[in-house]
Amino acid sequence: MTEKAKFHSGFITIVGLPNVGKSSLMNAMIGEKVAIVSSRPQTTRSRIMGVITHENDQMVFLDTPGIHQPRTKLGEYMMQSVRGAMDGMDCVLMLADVSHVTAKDISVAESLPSGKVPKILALNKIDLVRPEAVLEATARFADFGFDEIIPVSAKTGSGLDELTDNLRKHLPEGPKYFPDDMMTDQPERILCAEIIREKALRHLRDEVPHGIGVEILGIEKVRDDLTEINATIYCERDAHKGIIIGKHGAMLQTIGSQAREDIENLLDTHVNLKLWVKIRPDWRNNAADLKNLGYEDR
Ligand SMILES: Nc1nc2c(ncn2[C@@H]2O[C@H](COP(=O)(O)OP(=O)(O)OP(=O)(O)O)[C@@H](O)[C@H]2O)c(=O)[nH]1
Ligand SMILES: [Mg+2]
Repeated sequence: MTEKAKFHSGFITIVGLPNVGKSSLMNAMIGEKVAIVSSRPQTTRSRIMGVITHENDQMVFLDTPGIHQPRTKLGEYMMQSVRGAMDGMDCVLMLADVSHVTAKDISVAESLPSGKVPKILALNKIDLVRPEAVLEATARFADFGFDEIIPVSAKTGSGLDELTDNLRKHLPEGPKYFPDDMMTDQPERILCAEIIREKALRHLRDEVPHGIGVEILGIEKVRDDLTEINATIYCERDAHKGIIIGKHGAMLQTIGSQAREDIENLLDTHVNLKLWVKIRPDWRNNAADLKNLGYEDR
């Protein structure tokens, strides 16, 4: 008779500078898109949980906003979310963009807690560089007490099996915290708002995207196969409102139809998405606005 294999589980906090690929990596690790991704820094604004359950282990990833010097109350909330996600973690997974390692990455590595939990560094975006660059980056991070340094690409999937094996090795014995089929703690309303924000980030340029917030006013099932969603896109200035709406409404149409497609896949039903654009000057510094848009401690 063989002894039943012990179950391992734990909370793995993903940290790193903005835009290094933290959300992309978490999505790739769990095989589902639970965190939005964009080419702009500071895409992720809150802690987002992504869970993957295997036969003998459960990995609970906490994706966090990119570490930066906050300039607004929203920024302060974002950095608070990073600290909160590090509280009680079982393992820290730092990410760096191997095609662009800077002194700021080194500062993040230096600031990680030493000795308490396993520390793993994933050098992401190896699809963009030659092998020598990976070796160089590995050497730059050699002195910060990482238990493992693993080259990966969230985009191609290269190195992810090795990363999974290493994380498993470092997880403590523990319970199954969440049901097998649970992938995230994000409520439907937030997932929908985030999808809309992702499309806005994708299509808007310059300073407009940073000042965008999305509020879902209602999600209503009007028929068995049709759900109506009303949402407001907030921006900070009159000029931004014009850009978001676009010529004859073209930009809002693009954002809306791409968001609708993703939301239909998520909810598995037809969706009628109605978008409004409103101006809320300086909402990123207004406590009540931040709360309305879901940026408060949960
Ligand atoms: N070539 C390449 N691009 C990648 C890879 N991983 C992520 N990206 C791209 O890098 C950009 C940033 O990805 P995100 O996952 O949003 O980065 P993040 O670290 O979560 O960023 P913040 O939420 O702003 O902190 C996006 O354009 C991704 O498509 C990778 O392995 N290879
Ligand atoms: Mg992110």
